[in-house]
Parts: sequence; C-alpha cells; structure tokens
Amino acid sequence: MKITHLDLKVVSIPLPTPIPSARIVIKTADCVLVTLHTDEGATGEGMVFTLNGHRLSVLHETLRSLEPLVLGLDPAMSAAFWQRAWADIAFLGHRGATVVGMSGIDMALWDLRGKQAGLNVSRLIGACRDTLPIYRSGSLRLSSTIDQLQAEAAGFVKDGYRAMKMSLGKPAMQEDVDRVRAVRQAIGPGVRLMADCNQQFTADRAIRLGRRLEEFELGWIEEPVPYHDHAGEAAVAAALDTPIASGESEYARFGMLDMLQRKSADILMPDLQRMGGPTEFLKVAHVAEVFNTPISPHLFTEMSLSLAATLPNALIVEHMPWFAPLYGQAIQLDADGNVAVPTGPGWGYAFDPQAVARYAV
Ligand code: SMN
Ligand code: MG
Repeated sequence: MKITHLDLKVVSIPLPTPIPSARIVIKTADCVLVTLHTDEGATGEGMVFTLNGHRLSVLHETLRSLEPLVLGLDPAMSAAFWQRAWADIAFLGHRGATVVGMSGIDMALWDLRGKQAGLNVSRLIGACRDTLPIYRSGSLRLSSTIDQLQAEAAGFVKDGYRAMKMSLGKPAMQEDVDRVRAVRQAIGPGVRLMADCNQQFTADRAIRLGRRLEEFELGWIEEPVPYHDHAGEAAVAAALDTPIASGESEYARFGMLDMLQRKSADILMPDLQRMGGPTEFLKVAHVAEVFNTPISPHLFTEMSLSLAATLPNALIVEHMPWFAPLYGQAIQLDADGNVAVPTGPGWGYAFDPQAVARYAV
C-alpha cells in the first residue's frame, strides 16, 4: 500500500455560545481535516485545529508543505514520516504550527495502519482495557452564575457523566471557593470534579487557593500557572495534596520530559496535536509511566480513546463535545459513566461527509 495524495479540508464549527476563557472569547473551532489516500483505496483521517480561525492558513500551508514527505510511503512505515518531518521542521522549530501540522499527518497514518491491519488502533498497539473513564469539559465556565453552574453540573450527572471539569479564575479568590463548593454540592461526593485554571495564577496564589479547595476533593487542579513555568508548577504540586494536572500546552517529549523531571504535574496531559501525533504521544505516555505518573489525554476524544486503551497509566479521557458534530458516530456512556473503546478499524471514528460539507469554509 502506498500513499498517493494528501487531501485537506477546512471546516469552521461555531460553538453553541461564545465561550469567554482566560485569554480570549472562543467563538469557533476551526479545523484542518487531513485525509491520506492510497493506491489501494483505503483512506486515513486526522484533524488539527485552531481557535477563532487564527492562523488557520498557516496550519493549512504547513500541512501542505509536509505532503512530499508522505507521498509514496507505505503507511506501515509511519515512523519514517515522523523522523523526516521532525528533521524537516527543525529550522522553524519544534513548537507551534510546525508540530501541529506534522501531527495531523501522523494521526492519519495511524488510522491507515489500523485499517491496513483490519484492527482498531488500540488493538494494533495492544490494548489493556476495553472501556475508559471519561469526563465532560468545555462547560461550567467562568461566565456562568452559581445557579447556572449547579444546573449544568446536575445536567451532566443526569446525562450519565461521573466526572466533569469546571473553570477557575474569578478576580476574588472567595468566588472561586464558593463556585467549587456549589458545584460539589450539586453533584454530590461520588462524582469526580476537576478544576482548570488555564494558567491564570501565580504560584503563591494558586497555593493559597488550592489549600482552600482541598476540602472539596478535586480530582485535580489544572494548569495553575503559565505553562512554561515548570518550576512554579512544581512548587504548587509540592504544596498541595490535590493533584496538579498539566501539559496540554507543552510540545513533544522535550517539554514533557522536563515536566516529569521537575515533578511539575502529578498528572500529565499530552495533547495529540502538540505532541507531534500518536507516534510521539505514545512515547511520552510510556515515559510518564516510567516516572509513575498517570496521564489524561487533552481533547481529541475520538482518537485519544484508542491510544489511552493501550496505556496502563491513562487515568481518564476528556470529552469536550466541540468536534463531535464532525463525526458520524457519537460518544456513548455506559451505566458507570465509562466509554467503550472503539472496535472499528483505524480510529473507529470517521468524519461524516455531510457534516464536513455543512461546516466547510
Ligand atoms: C481547553 C483547551 C483548549 C481548548 C479548549 C479548552 C482547556 C481544557 O484548557 O483543558 O479542556
Ligand atoms: Mg486545560
């Protein structure tokens, strides 16, 4: 089997309501959908994205620039693409759009490899489980009132979720404490609650807030300080009993290894498009296991499920349903709030051509 063509489609998915986050108001998730075609008719899919369309054309152009490195390749030689691409982007650097671009192609190569073998990616690698815990994110926002937070959180429990994530970062610390208390009251002690600071605090403030939140038994406090301040994260992690989760903003093994060595995070959160795709994501997760550190994949539920199913140290997968409209198949929770690892060949989730047409730019 040989790759004959790289097809790129750009889609813009409007969020149901604009989401004010720590730094921007998020209105759209804008994706480049990557499809690799082969001489045997099989196709492989991947997806990378940006927010509000910012630098979407850079992403598109980066992917296009990597096409020569994958044409003619047997998908079974996916690591050869990774090596070539990593070397090819070195001059502009191993962060940002360069890495995100190569991630999209690497994702599509793994989908193809699964299809080539007639196996879900989890089984191609070797799975250690067939269901995974999942948490709901992308809601419980800073812009919501306490009443709204409680209603939304109770709604997620009703939908079957046994874990969810809220945002922190109100101007007054007391407000954050009150909001966590309110959500905890709404969902009860048996549902896991996590809180994301999106890098808004200094280490001192994160520690003071974290101490006041210990009583609410958060599953983790996420990105307490600017992501590159690995020493600051380590100070927060050392000071609190509540685990610190971080890593979604870091790139590849170099960023993640430094976090592991410094003990910046009790839970590492590799993001598929910032890792350089599944090839590097798996390496990073294995290194984390060597450091006795659990991982929780950031976003990309439809692909992360198959990878997390192979990782003994995967704790829980994230589901932020922004990208769900693109797929022909929805994430289904079982009675315990877990999600089944897909069984179809490749990722087991495929883009729905009608949805792709609907959101096409
Ligand atoms: C997040 C990151 C990127 C886009 C949306 C939301 C958030 C998360 O930090 O962890 O889900
Ligand atoms: Mg986050």
